[in-house]
Amino acid sequence: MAETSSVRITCTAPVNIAIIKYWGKRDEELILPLNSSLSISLHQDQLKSTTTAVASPAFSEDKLWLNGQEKSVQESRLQALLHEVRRRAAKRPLEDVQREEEVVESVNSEHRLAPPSWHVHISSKNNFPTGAGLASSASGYACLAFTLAQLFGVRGELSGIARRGSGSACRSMYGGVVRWTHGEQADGADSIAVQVIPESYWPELRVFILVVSDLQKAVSSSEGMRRSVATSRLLQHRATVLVPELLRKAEAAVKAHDFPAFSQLAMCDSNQLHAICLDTHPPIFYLNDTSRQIMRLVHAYNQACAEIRAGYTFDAGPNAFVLTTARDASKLLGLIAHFFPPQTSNSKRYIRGLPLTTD
Ligand code: 2P0
Repeated sequence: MAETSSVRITCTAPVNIAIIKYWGKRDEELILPLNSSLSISLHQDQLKSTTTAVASPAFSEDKLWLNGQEKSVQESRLQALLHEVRRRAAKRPLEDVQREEEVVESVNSEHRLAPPSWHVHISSKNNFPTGAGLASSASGYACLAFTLAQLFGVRGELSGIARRGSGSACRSMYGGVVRWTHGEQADGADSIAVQVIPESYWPELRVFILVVSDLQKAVSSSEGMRRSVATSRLLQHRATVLVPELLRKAEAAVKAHDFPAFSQLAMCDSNQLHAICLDTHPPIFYLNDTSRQIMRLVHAYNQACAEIRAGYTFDAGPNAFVLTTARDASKLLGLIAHFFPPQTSNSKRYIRGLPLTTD
């Protein structure tokens, strides 16, 4: 078979930051959450993953390179994702199958879709440090799901494919403000992400990413969730009673461009997640002293302004996402730089600020 019969696709996907957090699964294998969650996707010219996938009848196996290093494709979530894409590709409508035959017969076809039986070589890169405690799995798996879907001609709802790689990845399938609905069905068909607000809706919103530690966390998110589901009664209350209300209020605040309400909800939800981590047995400590100093700085800033002009949210690690709007961005960044100076030669600690959108 000629080398030119291969099909190649390159796509990108953004990092997302959870405002109302996902914490706890109702199904480990299908990655179905106990509660719905809400996130904002960063602008794609900032933190993103880029994936190139090539399918060819000449390949004898699937292969994966992550930031230039070859990785095993046997990892169970990667296998689940690949299997799901190929399963859907095999069910493509007749007109797609005819196009697929065109690809095989005519390598110059405009409609270059790969048959699901072809093996793929995948190269995925992040434009940010992968080991820096930022959620690279979300953008990485979202990008992989989207790229493979384009390659094999899978249409329709794709976030359910990304979810098989990592729960939060389904939210990186969209820009703007995204809700991942927990769903009711046992097979996860209704546990999908939807865009609730487009990217362009709130251009004044800013987020600074403060990398407090680039060390690998002691308790992975998956393990932490498992432990919280098994031992925290607060988690059960949060999933069923508190999150539905938080979600409703957060979406209303975004729609109204109500930064004080949005920011307050983000801080409360973040603190609730870390309260659940403490309520977990044995307890999980994701925040450190620097995280808490950042929280204090944000509260002091708001107090000095006599209104909420900044907020924070923390995931399963000590790194902070500081929320604000264009009006306060440079003043707040100046304060952050003053109290948390950039990385020095004898310290691993550094702080990075990025606007959510460009002006
Ligand atoms: C979130 N986190 O909503 C929450 C907030 C961390 C804290 O989603 O097991 O890597 O792959 O589904 O998606 C991190 O968990 O976990 C996460 P899996 P994931 O963003």
